[in-house]
Amino acid sequence: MKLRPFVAFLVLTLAPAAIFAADSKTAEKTIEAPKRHPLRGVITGVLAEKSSILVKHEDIPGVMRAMTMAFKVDAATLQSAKEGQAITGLLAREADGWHLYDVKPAAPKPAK
Ligand SMILES: [Cu+2]
Repeated sequence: MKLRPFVAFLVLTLAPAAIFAADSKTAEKTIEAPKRHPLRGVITGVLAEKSSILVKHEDIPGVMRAMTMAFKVDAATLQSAKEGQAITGLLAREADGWHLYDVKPAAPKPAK
C-alpha cells in the first residue's frame, strides 16, 4: 500500500497549517478593543457633570465583585438615565476609566 506515506505527508503538512491558522486567530483577538463584560445593575445616581452614571452592579465573575461605582456613558444614555432603573450593559476598562456601553433598561431582578 502506497497510501500510508501520502497520509503521513498530509498530516505533516496540514497540521502545522491548522496550528498556524489557530494562532493567527488568537493574535487577532489580542489586538481587538478592550474586552467588554456583561453587567447587570440598578442606576443609583446620575453624575451629569462627569458624563457618568452611578450603578449598583451585580458580581461580574473574573472582573469585580458586586458594588456601586461610576461608569462613563454616552450623551444619550446619560439623558435617559433614571435613578432606580434596572439596566444591563457592557463594561470596559479604558485609559480614562470604566465605561458602560449598550445600556438598556432591564426588568428588575425577580424576588426569590
Ligand atoms: Cu464595580
